[in-house]
Amino acid sequence: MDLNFTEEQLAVKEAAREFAEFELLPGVIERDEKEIFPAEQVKKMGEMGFLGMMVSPEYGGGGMDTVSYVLAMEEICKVDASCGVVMSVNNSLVCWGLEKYGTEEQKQKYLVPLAKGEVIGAFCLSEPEAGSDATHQRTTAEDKGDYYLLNGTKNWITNGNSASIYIVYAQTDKEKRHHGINAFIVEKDMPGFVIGKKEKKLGIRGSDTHSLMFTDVKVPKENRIGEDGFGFKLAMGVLNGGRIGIAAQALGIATGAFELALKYSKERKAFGVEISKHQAIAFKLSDMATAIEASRLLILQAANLKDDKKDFTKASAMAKLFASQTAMDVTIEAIQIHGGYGYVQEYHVERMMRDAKITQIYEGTSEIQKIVISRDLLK
Ligand code: COS
Repeated sequence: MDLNFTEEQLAVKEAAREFAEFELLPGVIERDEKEIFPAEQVKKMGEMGFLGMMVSPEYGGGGMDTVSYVLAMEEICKVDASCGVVMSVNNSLVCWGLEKYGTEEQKQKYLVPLAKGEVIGAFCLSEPEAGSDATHQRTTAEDKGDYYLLNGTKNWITNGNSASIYIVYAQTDKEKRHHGINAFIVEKDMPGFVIGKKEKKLGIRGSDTHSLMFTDVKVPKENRIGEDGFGFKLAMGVLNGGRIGIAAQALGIATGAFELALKYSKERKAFGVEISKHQAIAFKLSDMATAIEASRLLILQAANLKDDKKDFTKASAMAKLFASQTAMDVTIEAIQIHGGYGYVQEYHVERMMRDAKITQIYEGTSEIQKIVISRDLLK
């Protein structure tokens, strides 16, 4: 694995860093407090090419590699993890699957505007009774000849109201279990599709998370992605890639909190010296930096395997498992280093801790990552 970044990769990282500092930092506390979706910022991210980074230029994307994508994700999430999840879902769960498995018509009609960031997409797999147990889809898609009739409810959908294009998973043939699941491209204005309530969340409060209801929604047959019954394979495939993005989000949150804690520890004095001179604080900083570095290496390994078109299933699960735990550990310690200041809004680290928690839950909980890793080890 080459750990030397190319000039292009470094330029992407720098562009994302600058964007985060100048466009995301102002207002990040207010967006979190008032649960404001960062519409303006997401629009700019689209214009800068951050929403379709890995899509080929032929379809309106940036044609970049996964390494560039994780470098950008880290920088964005250092400052605003809510913007990061919008970016992650659009890039990995929506665009990547459409480009890899969509028809030419689907790509022209849906992928191009998604990759350009003119619209954003949502990935709709989870249901009230199917989160980790994703094969148990209750949403149904009845084959009616030239269309499918979609009925059911989806839960905890990122970009739930802000998206225009939804990739919805549904059971077409129950007898075939997960081999009967299909994935469909659903447009927001299709009759029978209703956006449900917005969730009030612990963290990533700038992103909009909704339940979705489908009642006799007629989805044209040409909106099915892949062969009949391909849906579950598609979901697992895009989630393997998505987990690299979420791991990079966790890394960004951890790095952001660490940098704030490091700076604070060199400024704040207690018992006559900067607190970084106390071993109790210096050792915390060592542990935080070591875990961050280990996360970064796992993430780059997974990204490199994906770019080299090798199997990255275990690597992405390991990266997400480790980086999300690191994000929790580091943000908690960052608050501890800040003392009372860490517990209040202005110092950012309390938000980062709240944002970190979701990285252990979505796109497969930490327990699901352990299933994926152990199955790979034992196969
Ligand atoms: N990558 C590719 N394929 C995978 C996979 C992975 N990571 N995990 C499972 N599969 C495939 C299996 O190979 C199997 O396919 P075949 O029957 O064609 O061989 C199929 O998926 C079903 O797998 P399995 O029989 O192991 O089903 P289980 O119900 O025991 O386990 C898990 C499936 C738990 C791995 C799956 O439901 C899962 O990943 N759940 C988490 C879903 C998730 O991340 N939700 C978050 C939504 S986005 S916020």
